[in-house]
Amino acid sequence: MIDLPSIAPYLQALLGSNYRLDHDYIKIDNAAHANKLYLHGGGQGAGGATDLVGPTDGGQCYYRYNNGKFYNGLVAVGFELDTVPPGAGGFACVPGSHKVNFELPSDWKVSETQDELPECVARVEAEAGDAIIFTEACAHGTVPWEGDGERRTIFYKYCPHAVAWSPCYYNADHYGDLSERQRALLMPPSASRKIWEKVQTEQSELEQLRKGRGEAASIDE
Ligand SMILES: O=C(O)CCC(=O)C(=O)O
Repeated sequence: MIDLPSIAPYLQALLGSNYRLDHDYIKIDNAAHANKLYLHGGGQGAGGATDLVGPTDGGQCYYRYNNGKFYNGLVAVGFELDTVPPGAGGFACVPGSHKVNFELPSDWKVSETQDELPECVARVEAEAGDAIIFTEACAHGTVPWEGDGERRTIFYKYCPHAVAWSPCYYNADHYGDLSERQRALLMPPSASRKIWEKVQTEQSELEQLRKGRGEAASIDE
C-alpha cells in the first residue's frame, strides 16, 4: 500500500523522486464521530496563526511551482474503504487555496453542519477503493457525516526526504519482506540517504565500542 505503482507517479510529480513516508493513520466517520468541518492547511501561510496543524507561516504546508516542477511540504493519500455517496460527508477542500497568500476568513473555517458549509468548499464523493491525493497546502477537512453507514479511510502522508512532521520515525527492520523501495520510503528524514547510512554505520561502531568497554570493565571487577 505504501508504494503502489498507480499512486507513485503522482507522488513523484508532486514531491520529486526523493520523498519519504512521514506518518499514517486510519480515520472513521459515522453518526458517533460526525465531527464539525475544520478547514486547515492552506498555501503560503493561509492557515494562519490558529491553524489546526499548528501556526503556519507557509513553512510546513508549502506549495511551489518552479521551473516546471512542483514542491510540496506534505502530500496525503487517503484510501477510501467505503463508498462515500453524495451528501454523506467525507473529504472536502477549497480548490485553488494552495496558491493563496492570505489566511482564510475565520468564519469560513468551521462548519458544525453541512448546511453551514461555505460555497467555496468542494466536496469529493468516492467509491470504495478510490484514493484521494491532496497537498496539505490546499485548505481541506472532513465534512460532518450525515450518511447512513460509516466512512473508513486510511491515510498515508509523504514529504520531501529532508522534512519531518511526525516526531516518531518508522523502523524498516520492524516490517518483514520489504522491497528496497519500501525500505527507502520508511527511512527517517535527512538531507540525503547517504548521510543516514553513514550515521547508521557510526552508531553501530559506537555500540560495539561501548560493548567492548562494558566487557573490559566487568573483567576488571
Ligand atoms: O477526512 C478527510 O479526508 C480529511 C482529512 C484531513 O483533514 C487530513 O488528513 O488532514
